[in-house]
Amino acid sequence: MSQRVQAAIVGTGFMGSVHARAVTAAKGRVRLVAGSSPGRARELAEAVPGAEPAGFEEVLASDVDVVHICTPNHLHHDMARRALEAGKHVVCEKPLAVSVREAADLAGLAARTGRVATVPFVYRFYASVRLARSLIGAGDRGPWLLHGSYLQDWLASPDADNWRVDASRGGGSRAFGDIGIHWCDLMEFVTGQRITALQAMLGTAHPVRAGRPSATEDGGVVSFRTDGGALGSLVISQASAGRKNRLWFSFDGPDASYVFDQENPESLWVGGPDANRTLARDPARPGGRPQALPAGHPQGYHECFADFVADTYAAVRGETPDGLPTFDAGLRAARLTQAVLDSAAADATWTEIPA
Ligand code: NAI
Ligand code: SOE
Repeated sequence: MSQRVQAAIVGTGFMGSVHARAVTAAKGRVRLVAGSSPGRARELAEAVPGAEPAGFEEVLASDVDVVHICTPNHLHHDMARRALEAGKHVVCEKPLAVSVREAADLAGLAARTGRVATVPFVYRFYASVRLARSLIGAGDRGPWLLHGSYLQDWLASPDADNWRVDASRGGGSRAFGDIGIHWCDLMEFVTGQRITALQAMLGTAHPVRAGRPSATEDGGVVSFRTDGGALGSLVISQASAGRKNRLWFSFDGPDASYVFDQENPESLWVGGPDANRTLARDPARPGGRPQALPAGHPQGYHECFADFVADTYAAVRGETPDGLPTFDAGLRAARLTQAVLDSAAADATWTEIPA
């Protein structure tokens, strides 16, 4: 492998651009860009110094080290499988696949090939999230009540449309499969507790969307239990007016409670029995990276992506960065998504999650 990790980006929408920028920030090099058409590939390649447009087959045949898959969900399984079979390390966007069977297939293949295979659960990379994780890990009695929400409004209008709305491209669960899995991944990452059973109710704000009957949920309510004995509750919505990308959690214990808000990610609220504190991000504290800017110079979504890609590339070089979300995390998310769908279809029946 050459000094700088050589990457290809597949998919040129929102995530294609974010990944391209993150590769450069992580000191990798975007060599190839593949899109749904040569024109789309050229458009992004022209915006990334040194990148060339290509087709997916050329990406597979090339000598790039890592393939970043940033396409709609239903394409992930086939593309990630082919990239692993071609000997590439793979970053595959979430959800890793649209079924447990496909996600398990990819996790198994990644393990057999020994390639680095990661999924961008990037909210893990906020310094304030890492701080909450280390404080909970070092605390006396852990949280017993885990609650929060992930609310958006980009699908609030009945006219708003996207490939995610279509189950054949986005998957059978839309709001949970798109954003609920971020919250669950973050909860399990921060608390170290895993969901063992859940019950879910799913619903739509609009029975008809963009002229078609809505086949995927706009939101839902999930109750859960964990292997650490905690109780939990999560509300998700993509039709909550005014909420842009509000991933919020409160993990409450008798000694301390921890609150994080993705729209204000520089601080972590820590409630205590005698006093409450708001901890500003500080690179000297756990979770701060050597290259991070000093507190007061806000860390954002792009920086989380850059740190995620930097850690993925460190793994490609043989290092073992802490907290890297691998295809196993993608498989876990697929299992949770299937449990949510099964529970909701059975009138919110308690549904167990396989370990
Ligand atoms: P998008 O719709 O903006 O972009 C998808 C791109 O894929 C489009 O440019 C489309 O032309 C291209 N495409 C479609 N078929 C293709 C093919 N056969 N070959 C190459 N390119 C093809 O969607 P967005 O928001 O970028 O989402 C992409 C993926 O990233 C999804 O799986 C989504 O769930 C995930 N995502 C993850 C985020 C995160 O925080 N980790 C944030 C946003 C999206
Ligand atoms: C749209 O809901 C979206 O872009 C998701 O696909 C991402 O995963 C989330 O991080 C932000 O919102």
